[in-house]
Amino acid sequence: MEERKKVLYSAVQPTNDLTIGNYIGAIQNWVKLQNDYDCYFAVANMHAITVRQNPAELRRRTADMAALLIACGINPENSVLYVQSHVPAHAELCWTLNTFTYVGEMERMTQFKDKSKKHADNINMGLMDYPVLMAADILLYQADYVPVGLDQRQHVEIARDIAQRFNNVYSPTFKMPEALFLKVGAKICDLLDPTKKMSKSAENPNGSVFLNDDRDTIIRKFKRAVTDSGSEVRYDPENKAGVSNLLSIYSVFSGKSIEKAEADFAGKGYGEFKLAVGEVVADKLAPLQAEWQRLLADKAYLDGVLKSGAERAERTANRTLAKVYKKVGFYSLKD
Ligand code: ATP
Ligand code: LTN
Repeated sequence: MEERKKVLYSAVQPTNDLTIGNYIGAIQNWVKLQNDYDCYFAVANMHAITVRQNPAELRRRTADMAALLIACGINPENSVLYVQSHVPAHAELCWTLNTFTYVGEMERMTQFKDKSKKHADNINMGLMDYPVLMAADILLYQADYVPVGLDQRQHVEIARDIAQRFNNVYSPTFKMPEALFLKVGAKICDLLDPTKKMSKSAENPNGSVFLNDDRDTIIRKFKRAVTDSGSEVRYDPENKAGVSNLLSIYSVFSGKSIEKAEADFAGKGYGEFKLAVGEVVADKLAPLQAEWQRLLADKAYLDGVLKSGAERAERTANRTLAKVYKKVGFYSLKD
């Protein structure tokens, strides 16, 4: 009998256009892994509203994001691609898991602390509950692996803790998920402040390169990227954070190793190096952007993909939810 494939689960929030940080740290990796696993990829619009969103924009971005994932190479025939709010089991399991989660541990989460500072006027319950909803996402599908960027490490850890707690109180119900990180690219940094991760909702958009930036914008942003006072193109994240970040980006987009990339720029100045990074990124993104535009024009196809994705996701999710409801003692009607 054919062995069952392991399950892989990940999601991205439609909070803004995607950056090359999201692409390198997450999406490109999903594309590479999708043939070897049973994959579920969600557009996490329920997570997105933990920070106030413009409704029309959120609606548009949700579809844009799904199209972009397909343009990046996610194959919706094999992988299940869907929108989180289309599968009610996410909110339902989240509620149940809330009763296995302590307020103190949520208050200590790094992202909650960061976002509370950034959105001090709106520290809502959803923002604090964000990791529990994420745990529900992952656990509903009995995921073995969760490919994410390094910023999500703590969230996957807490999902494991919650799963373990539930399994201990009742009996084994949830698979213990494991985070998958990349060796190069798990944390792409802001071009203007390489001590911070590149983020799609950063205050200054010049530090982030978006997947839909045009060629001139991409090259301009890289030209302005912060380096250091030296002149050597060398990978040394401790002492040369800016240059190392650019080398990682170059390495991923050119397919060359970091060593080969360093050798390419030996004896050359930062100006030439930054231009080359911009060019390789713009070249790689051009066909992806064209495919994205093509898909956006075909709303019927996109809606079809998302409808079938939601149905497939729901089948798996409801199976887990039914087990959970039974274990916690929810009364069920005979049908
Ligand atoms: P926001 O700024 O709205 O919080 P974000 O840019 O952090 O968004 P998410 O939607 O939260 O993006 O994350 C999508 C995926 O991209 C996650 O797997 C996350 O770990 C990964 N990711 C985000 N930023 C980076 C980065 N700078 N480097 C590598 N991976 C990243
Ligand atoms: N919080 C995640 C997005 C996300 C996610 C998930 C990632 C929501 N649910 C489940 C992996 C698994 C982020 O990337 N910021």
